[in-house]
Amino acid sequence: KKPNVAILGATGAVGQEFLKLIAERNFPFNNLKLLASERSAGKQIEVLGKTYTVEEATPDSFNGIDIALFAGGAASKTLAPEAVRRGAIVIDNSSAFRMDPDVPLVVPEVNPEALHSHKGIIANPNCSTIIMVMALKPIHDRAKIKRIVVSTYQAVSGAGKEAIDELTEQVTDILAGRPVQANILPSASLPKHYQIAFNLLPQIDVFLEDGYTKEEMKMVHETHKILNDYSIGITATTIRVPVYRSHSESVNIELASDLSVDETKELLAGFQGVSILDNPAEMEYPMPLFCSDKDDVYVGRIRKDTSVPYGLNLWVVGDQIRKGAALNALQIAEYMIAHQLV
Ligand code: 2RA
Repeated sequence: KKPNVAILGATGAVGQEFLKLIAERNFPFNNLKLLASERSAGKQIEVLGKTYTVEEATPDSFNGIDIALFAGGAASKTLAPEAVRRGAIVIDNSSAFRMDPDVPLVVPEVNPEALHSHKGIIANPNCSTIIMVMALKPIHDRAKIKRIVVSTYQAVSGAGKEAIDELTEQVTDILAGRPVQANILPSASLPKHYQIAFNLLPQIDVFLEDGYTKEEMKMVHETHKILNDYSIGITATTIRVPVYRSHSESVNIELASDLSVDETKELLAGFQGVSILDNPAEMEYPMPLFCSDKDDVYVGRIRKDTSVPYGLNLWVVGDQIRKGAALNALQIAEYMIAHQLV
């Protein structure tokens, strides 16, 4: 029996990617319900040749729904439990439940076993975490990782459609000699906003007491939970860059035992969902412009870090909207259907 599916946040960047992937992957559904805030209700969206009208999301929207895909945002906190109460499995892209011990935090290629015990809500990890753990899992299984130092170069799409549009407007205004508007980044809810075009913003989400941002601490805590190893030392610096779609990450790791570059390449090449793009002699390496709209996470610039006994440097790029959000959530749903967990 094909599931009845609801998508909450259907009109946003991640919601739109859900619809695109459902069509591309022939995701099985009986009925499809598109939900959004009151502001977006009434919009018509075509999916597989059929036109759907976006409805305002209310608790009763989830009556008869088997799988609810939440694109993210504040509504998750209140609507996820309501959907579960009505019998739905919720795969939530917001950060609301990620650290809840009763909620599996899952990257299907990395820790699918976590899906076998849930209480209705499954959390989709933060995009920058998904992209990093895809590259680290095969390495960690072979040569335990002791420490991770990661710097990210995150696309504006992480801040939603408005941020994507703002980058375009700023470049257009600059080229036309008009004054630049900045109303979205680093985050619409913050008191100050800065130009992202031809700039870098060393703030994603809000600052915590210790000077780290929530985005940086998500990478620390979510990686511990997904790899189920709280002994790994992790520190992160997350930066917003004037790129539309893919997140890039410079990942330095210290291992408990030696792993050569060739062994690392072998491990990564054998891992479902990772592609290697690493041939300096041919100037081949992952770049956001060429990794966008792809399912895989791309790894290159693989080299030893000889400043420590067993160190490695990796350059990892993945499409933040696709594998970083919508595809990962859809793959969770596909896994649960295939394993009769729905
Ligand atoms: C960002 N990871 O990039 C956050 C949310 N997608 O803004």
